[in-house]
Amino acid sequence: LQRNVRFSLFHLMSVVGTEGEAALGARGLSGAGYGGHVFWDSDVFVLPFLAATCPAAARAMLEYRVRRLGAAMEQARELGREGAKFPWESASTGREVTPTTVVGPRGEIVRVRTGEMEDHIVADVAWAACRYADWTGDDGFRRGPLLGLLVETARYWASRIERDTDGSAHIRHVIGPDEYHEGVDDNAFANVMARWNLRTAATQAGADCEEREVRRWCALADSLVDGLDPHTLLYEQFNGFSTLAPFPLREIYGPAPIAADSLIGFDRIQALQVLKQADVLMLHHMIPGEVAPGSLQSNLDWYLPMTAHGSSLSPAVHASLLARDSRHTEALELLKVAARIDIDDVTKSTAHGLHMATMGAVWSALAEGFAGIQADGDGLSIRPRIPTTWDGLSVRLIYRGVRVEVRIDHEDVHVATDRPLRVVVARD
Ligand code: IFM
Repeated sequence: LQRNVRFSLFHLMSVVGTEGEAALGARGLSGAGYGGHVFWDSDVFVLPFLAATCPAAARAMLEYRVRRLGAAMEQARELGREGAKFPWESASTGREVTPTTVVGPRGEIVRVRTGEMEDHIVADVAWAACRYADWTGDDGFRRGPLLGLLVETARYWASRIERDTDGSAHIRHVIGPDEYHEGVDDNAFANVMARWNLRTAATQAGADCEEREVRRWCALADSLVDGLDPHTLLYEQFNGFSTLAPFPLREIYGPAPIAADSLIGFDRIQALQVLKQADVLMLHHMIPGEVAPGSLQSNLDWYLPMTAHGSSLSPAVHASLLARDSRHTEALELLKVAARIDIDDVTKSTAHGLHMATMGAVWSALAEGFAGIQADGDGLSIRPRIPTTWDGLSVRLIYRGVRVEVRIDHEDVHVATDRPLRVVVARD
């Protein structure tokens, strides 16, 4: 596992430059998969590692987005919306380059709708920018480019959200992270991310906007439905998901990652409770402070058994969340799958290039999941949960310019820094 983790870290460190702009394709520089296009893989899965280890590289990744804000605004206008619509797949122009069809495994033509519907990318880009600003404390970025990104992404959501006569607000006709279900209404991930985006823009960039506009963002955020059942603490993945037919995924196919859409059939899978990858649970991964307190366990219990891990992005995110929930055996199993994704060609697609997002998520599982390290105001909090089979776990970071080395064993947490830093350590 240690060797495989180092393999991931090596590739993450090698793939992004530290000057100008850095466009990181889903398969890095190692293959032609996805035509080199940039997805949320880079913003959400890789950037957190670089923000915490090589801030200049994370800044270069954001510069790639910042320089394409104008193109995203043009794209929004052409769609009849306001603000900035970042493309689901992005290349040099910053306009949408997702193909509308691809050739399937049996030579058939498959319609691709992600470019039209996977709108959560807009909030993902805003999230990445905030993540970088929080970790690095880069004030120039916070007072400059971050404001533009927050305002224009919030404006996009404000024009995208529909208000019903009862006052409730909705985002309809989207694809969430689980790409097995298309054209759904009120995907919980998209709605809660949009809500976070609107509220963050209001608090961090509101002073630069008209009061009326900021009030509207807040009102829309307050009215957006999020599918939470306050009794069970379950988020319904989208409106109507709970009425889909259950499917004995693991009983039939076992625990390994599978391309369930190819095995079950894409049209059929739309009607089943089978997920490609973490969807609701991406909220617990990205914005744990925005979900209902105590809701991690119930949503893990509900969604994990129906998740095929048909995307390589899925296993390490689940490993991270399982570790946070102290479910070490399951966490370790999925971490091991993620860490050997390319070494063992687990998904039979390494020939098209390395899976950069998986590699970033392996780091997140270790640093955020097992080591339990989180940015916490102007310091760090550490709540380690390491498996009994490990001797220990070491993580090196840069937090707001302070170099930090965390070494965790079964008795102690050792923290060394090159400058004073507030660190709070908790044990479960
Ligand atoms: O961004 C991912 C998506 O979440 C699942 N399909 C593949 C894309 C590129 O890795």
